[in-house]
Amino acid sequence: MSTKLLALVTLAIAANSAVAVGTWGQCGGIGYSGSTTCDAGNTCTKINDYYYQCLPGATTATTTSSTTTTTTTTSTTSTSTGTTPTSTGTAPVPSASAGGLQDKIRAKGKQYFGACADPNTLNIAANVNILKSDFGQVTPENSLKWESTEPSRGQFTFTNSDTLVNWATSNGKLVRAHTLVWHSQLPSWVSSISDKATLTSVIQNHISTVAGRYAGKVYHWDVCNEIFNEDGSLRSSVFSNVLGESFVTLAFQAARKADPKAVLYINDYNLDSANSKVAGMVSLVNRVNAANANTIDGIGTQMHLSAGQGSTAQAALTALAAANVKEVAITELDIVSAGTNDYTQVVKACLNTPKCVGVTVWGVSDANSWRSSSSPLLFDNNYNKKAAYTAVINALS
Ligand code: 9MR
Repeated sequence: MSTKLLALVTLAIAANSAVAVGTWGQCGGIGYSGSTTCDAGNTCTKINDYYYQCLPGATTATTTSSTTTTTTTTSTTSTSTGTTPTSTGTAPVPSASAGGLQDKIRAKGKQYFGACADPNTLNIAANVNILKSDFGQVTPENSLKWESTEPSRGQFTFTNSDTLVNWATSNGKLVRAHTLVWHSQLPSWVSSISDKATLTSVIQNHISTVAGRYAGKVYHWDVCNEIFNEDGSLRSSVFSNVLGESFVTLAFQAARKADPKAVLYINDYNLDSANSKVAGMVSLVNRVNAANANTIDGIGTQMHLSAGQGSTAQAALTALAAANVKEVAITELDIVSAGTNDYTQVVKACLNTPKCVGVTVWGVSDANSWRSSSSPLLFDNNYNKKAAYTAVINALS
């Protein structure tokens, strides 16, 4: 190597390690070559082998046992990003209160306990207080769906999704973004497309614009949602009818390109026992990842359950986790009548499944649930904790 080149390389390495990464930025992971130092007030935290993130909070140095070593900054000066740093030992918690759901699940080695939200529920003070204290992750309930973001071709609106993502960022919550390709809440201008080239370019443009806008701010993306029939075959939709199964790889590759740091999920409902739909999901994921490694990172099981279904949650998670994916998650949990036993069984199933990274409930209070008449959530219509809340806390203790 020439002296000049050596000097350049040395300079580049020095620059890399000197520049501190801001809150929520990547600071380590397999294949990552940037700075491993976080801005003051943040800790470089392992999210998974591929992704370490600067999270607000504790200043304890963290070191990994695998290929990547991370370092953290310590600081006596306080730089506020609107977050409330909290810590449970070596794992900083995204801005939540001690003893709440987020704090408890992190103490059990999982990443987050989340809830869906959107501007309509972020306008309710009691709801926001609970989100801040108990939850470490939010999913936009509706604002990132296709009909919300691109109601007419090429005309994008992000007012509501910006509100949600900005709220999450300034309050230290992870974002599970939902969803890019879904047959429902899909504008008719998309469902009426009948040729491959047009649909391909429409999907790619939608994903690059939407996922690109939030690149670096989103932790998980639900790239494809509800693409299966109950027997495990591919659901009929404009996507499968025009492009066959190839739309799955197409969508995931577009999402990876738009936001290389996001963990990419395929998500569905009725994956609640080791049933045919679970088998169909596992074989499609394995097929896609065998053809193109690391296309799908995770499988989300929504878990909109009826009373009594908690008993099969473990079998479902075990079967899903056997797929060739890095992780699985419970993404939209609610249970008719919010039975304490059912909630306990579901939460324990995640705790007992090493690949399960977190639990998201589909709302905070019954008052704002899509099925509010069945009282399926952890907080009642008056935002008071229900017996199911206590059961979950106990399951996490
Ligand atoms: O909770 C959402 C509700 O407000 C919407 O009206 C509905 C429209 O389809 O979508 C609900 O959320 C769904 C989620 O996006 C996908 N899985 C099922 C959820 C409940 O229907």
